[in-house]
Amino acid sequence: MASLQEYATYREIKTQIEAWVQAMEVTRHISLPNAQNYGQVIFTGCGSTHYLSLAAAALYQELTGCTARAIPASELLLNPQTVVSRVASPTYLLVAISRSGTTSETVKAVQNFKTEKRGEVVVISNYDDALSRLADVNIVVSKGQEKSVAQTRSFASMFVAATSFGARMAGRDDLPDRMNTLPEIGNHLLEKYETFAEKIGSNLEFDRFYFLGSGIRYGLACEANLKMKEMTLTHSEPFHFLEFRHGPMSMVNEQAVVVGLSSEANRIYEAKVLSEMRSLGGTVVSVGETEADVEFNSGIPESVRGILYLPVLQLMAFYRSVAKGLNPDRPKNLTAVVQLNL
Ligand code: F1P
Repeated sequence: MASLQEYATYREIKTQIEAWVQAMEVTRHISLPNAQNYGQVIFTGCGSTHYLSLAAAALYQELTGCTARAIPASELLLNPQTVVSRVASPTYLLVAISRSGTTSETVKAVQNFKTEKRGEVVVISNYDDALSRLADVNIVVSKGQEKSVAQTRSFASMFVAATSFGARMAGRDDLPDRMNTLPEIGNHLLEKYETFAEKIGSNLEFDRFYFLGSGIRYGLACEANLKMKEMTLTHSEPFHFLEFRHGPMSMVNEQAVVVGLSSEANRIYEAKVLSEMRSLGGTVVSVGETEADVEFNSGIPESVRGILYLPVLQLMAFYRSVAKGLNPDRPKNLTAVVQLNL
């Protein structure tokens, strides 16, 4: 078997913390519009960056109190009437997120948004490319660039930037300071829990993974689910925590892993779901600040520590991919960027 370092995905997961640091630096000093100028904020992207948008929109609304939504770029492009209002249209802020900055749906949707003079555009990307040229505010985290198709370091860098962006738009200038210890905690998690990630990831008795997350953690659960699909070709699905009881839990058995991205705010309700899934024979993995299988013990406010959920779950998908004899760097059927003739 190739040595782990030969996989770009492994190197990118393990070196992502430097991209977190750059994301905080870049976002900390950029001049931002006044959040009060906008009636609604729309976050958009594709695939991983749509899932990032889900988490970022939930966080933005939680911190600023302004209405924020996440919409796949293809929906904003093809069904704009379901997104932007035709009548008393408020001024929108559009936050477009893209690793490559060249995904066709995202670029085209933003071009149309600007042509229709709907409002201003913020871009969060790892490359200063086509999308950035459309930006009124351009946030580029170059250290998030990666070779692998499945996003890991890139996603993390853009999510840290989106977190810092939301904090600053909310006027919470205390929060970026509280994020300063994220890199040290991220490195600690990668060190302390790599063996655990390998243990779960390498157990091929498991044939299905469910990722549960609520609030800002739902978008992160969607992203962890996508890593499991892209890298390991395993059936996996994300759910809001309590939604899992309403039917999908019928799938839980001894071959199932149920990963809980646990919050502090709703820990009682979430822990109950996880204990019920354990009693159905599922293997439960809880990730959270305290009393979890993967424990942060960060002391960082819940709103700005979301990135801590991902590194161990990215490693888990990596180890499962390798255990299945797949190449995590080259997921089946996928390319790094989707280019369409629109
Ligand atoms: C997004 C994307 C990923 C997907 C795959 C192909 O591209 O669709 O979400 O998982 O890696 O690219 P981008 O707009 O973020 O560059």
